Amino acid sequence: VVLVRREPGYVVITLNRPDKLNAFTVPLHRELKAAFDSAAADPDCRAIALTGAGRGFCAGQDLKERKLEPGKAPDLGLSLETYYNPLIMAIRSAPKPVLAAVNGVAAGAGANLALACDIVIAARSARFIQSFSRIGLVPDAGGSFTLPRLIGEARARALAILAEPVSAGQALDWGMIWDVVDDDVLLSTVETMAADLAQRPTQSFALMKQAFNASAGNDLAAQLRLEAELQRQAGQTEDYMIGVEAFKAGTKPQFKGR
Ligand code: LHQ
Repeated sequence: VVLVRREPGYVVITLNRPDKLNAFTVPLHRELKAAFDSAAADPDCRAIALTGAGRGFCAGQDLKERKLEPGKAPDLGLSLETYYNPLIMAIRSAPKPVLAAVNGVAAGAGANLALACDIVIAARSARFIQSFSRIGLVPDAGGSFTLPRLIGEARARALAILAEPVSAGQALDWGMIWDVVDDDVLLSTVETMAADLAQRPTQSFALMKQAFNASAGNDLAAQLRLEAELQRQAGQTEDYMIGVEAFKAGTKPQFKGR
């Protein structure tokens, strides 16, 4: 239910339950996390692209996976702790850029899966729905963290409460995503970007992800201390030497990603 395609420098991971708009089941969770962990740990993979097969990106939790029995309330928190939370943490902490190619509808945890990625590019026909409240739930998969930071409290709260779809164009206008492209060039656009990023200084991306991840909880003084520590590490990479030498020589740097 998850396809992995290795290309020179990057990996494309495709959610592959197209008939169900790639809704999350336990097998999909397991395969996705395994694919992710393997791409994150692979030094030959310097960017990860995530997309969906068929006309949807991901419709969130598969609501038909388990039978609801009267008098027996399920523990949805356990499902988050076991599957969704580790996946979102894996995306945020992967030491390389993660690109979402949102090819169609992204609903519930599927929307927030996309928004957890570092760069989100959507097809013109895609839409994002914080559909949780339609079924009596609350935003999860990091949505209550990412959304207000991306689009501000006013829009985040209204989207969660109203559960109205947001078009790709609106998402772009609001700063929720990086870009919108025509449907037929979505994957090629994202793959071109992934291939380009794979030629760049991967360690600098890994370290800046740490900085952005921490900035939400830090005051200025703490963030400045962290920047000093991360810059110390960046300055010790081979790619820093390569970048500066190439600048001085007026040549194109051949970064190694270390
Ligand atoms: C689906 C689903 C789906 C199963 C489409 N499940 N089959 C929740 C609980 C537990 C733990 C942790 O976290 C969560 C977080 C969440 O993600 S809650 C939010 C869950 N997702 C939703 O509420 C979205 C439900 N889906 C929809 O509202 C619509 O399908 C959207 C708006 C996404 C797309 O609408 P359409 O383009 O009209 O497509 P469709 O509704 O006809 O769906 C196509 C097929 O996919 C259909 O199957 P069928 O066999 O009838 O052709 C749907 O039943 C199936 N599908 N989403 N979440």
